[in-house]
Amino acid sequence: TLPAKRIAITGAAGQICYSLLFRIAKGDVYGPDQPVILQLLDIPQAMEALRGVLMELEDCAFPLVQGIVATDDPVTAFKDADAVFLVGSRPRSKGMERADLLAVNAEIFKVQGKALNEAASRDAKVIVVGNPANTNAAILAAHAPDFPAANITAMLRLDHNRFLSQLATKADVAVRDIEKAAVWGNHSPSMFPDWSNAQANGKAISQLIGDEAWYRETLIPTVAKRGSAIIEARGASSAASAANAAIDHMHDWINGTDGKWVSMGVPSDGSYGIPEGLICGVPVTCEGGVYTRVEGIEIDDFARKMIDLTCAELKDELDAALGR
Ligand code: NAX
Repeated sequence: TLPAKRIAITGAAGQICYSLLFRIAKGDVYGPDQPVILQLLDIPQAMEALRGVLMELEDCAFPLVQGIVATDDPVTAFKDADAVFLVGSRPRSKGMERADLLAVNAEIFKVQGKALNEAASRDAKVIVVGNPANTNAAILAAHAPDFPAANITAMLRLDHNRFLSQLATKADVAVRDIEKAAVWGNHSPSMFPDWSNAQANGKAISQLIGDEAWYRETLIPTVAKRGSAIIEARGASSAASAANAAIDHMHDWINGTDGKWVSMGVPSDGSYGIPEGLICGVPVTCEGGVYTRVEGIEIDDFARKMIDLTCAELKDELDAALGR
């Protein structure tokens, strides 16, 4: 058998992880032949709840699980990790200002960046799910100077999947037949779902749907407000779909996308007018364990405006988190 992959997961006692852990343990990230060791992190107050999750994981008797570590110490959790899912973060509590929320999370991701720097494998692939995901990822990278910055990414995949699903329904095509859909920017209501290159079975989606007003006035706000709509209906935020998106993101990064575009929050290289220093959603393809930004996309006036708006928000968020 193959040597086990070590997968570190934070926020392990929380809602998203209640779905995520079990799917990773089943083999949904690395495949059905790859043993895994789960390295679970949460805060001291959550250790008792985590103990319960641990018992349930044991009771699944997953054949691929070769070991489980549960800890409140980030260095222990990240030790020799091959993949890192940073799901835990501080939600906004009653009366908390946005600046305070950004500062509290900046502190969490500073500590975790240092631990990552110290303990994780240099090839580890990192996804930040905990909000504000893009900004947390940028703070993490700033405190992990010896860790390859390109391996620190933020999750836009839930927005991407929401976008695909809405397009497929409206165009009456299968999700799997849609190519070249992209979500740009911040994981927030400002993100920009871009259909200008999207195709299904070789035909432009915009022509299949033939309704620009629907795209601008219905689709974009629907994707933007989907998180709130789920909270309203379910009384709790999206958890299973968020876990699924995190798995899609990591699975595709590791196993490749066969030329298909997916959206990932990655460190900007200045292309498409996105300021450097941000971790920003862009379309990528993945092959051989490496993601590559899709190049040469034509950006029309509408897309330019939308990308600039979401990037300005990202920059503002990072400045506030850094106290600039
Ligand atoms: P929960 O509140 O259920 O769980 C969060 C867990 O993280 C808790 O167990 C908490 O104790 C733990 N935690 C807090 N600080 C920690 C730290 N410093 N180290 C380790 N663990 C820590 O939230 P859940 O519903 O699981 O959501 C987790 C995060 O995902 C939230 O920040 C949420 O906003 C974010 N989301 C991000 C999405 C994305 O697309 N990027 C979508 C879904 C989700 O809203």
